[in-house]
Amino acid sequence: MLAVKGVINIARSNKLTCLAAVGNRCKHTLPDLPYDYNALEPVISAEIMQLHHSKHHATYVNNLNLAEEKLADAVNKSDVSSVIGLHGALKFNGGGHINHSIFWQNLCPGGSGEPTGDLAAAITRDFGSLQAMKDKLSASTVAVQGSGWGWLGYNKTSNKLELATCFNQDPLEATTGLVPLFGIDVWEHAYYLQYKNVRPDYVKAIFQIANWNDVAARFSAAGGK
Ligand code: MN3
Repeated sequence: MLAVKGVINIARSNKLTCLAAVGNRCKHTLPDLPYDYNALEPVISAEIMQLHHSKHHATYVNNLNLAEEKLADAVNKSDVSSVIGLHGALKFNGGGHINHSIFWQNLCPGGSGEPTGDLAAAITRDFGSLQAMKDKLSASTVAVQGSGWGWLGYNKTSNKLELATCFNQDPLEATTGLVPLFGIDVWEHAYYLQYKNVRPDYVKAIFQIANWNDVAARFSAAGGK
């Protein structure tokens, strides 16, 4: 359980896992899931979870490590052109690693029940009700064109919860400044084997396995109340 706890803490602080040192740098590693591949059924099938975690997320981790190696090399050589050229690979693969590390923690078998405490109060304050927030988040997430993510985020400046969408693997905080609290992956790899083209059914169902305790911990860690 210690390893799992560590993963949760790392993910909640929005820092990536960095467990294996190579020279004076760290290599990122694929975090373990805090549940089995079949634990989110029937909402997300074991087949999707296994491919999504062990293939897709693993590829982002591997390619982030490769991009960081190239970055270190380019920085050492003062090769500014190559440094700039690596931006896309860093954003895509680093974003993919950040986003999925949060996503696994945002979900739990059977869901956690409804939000409570400060998070519940903030949702009511900023959206009117939990249902209103879910409806708005669902609508904006379903409407993402192509591949991307829908997010519930926290605006530290205004102390308000906000919704946002990001394309590709663009990470929420680096892109918008919002602290990521709850993300919905709407890349087809996240649902197509089970829901086919019916993205709205997948987005609607995912709230059944939402881990509001994790969302509340992120909200609190960001200073939200
Ligand atoms: Mn994904």
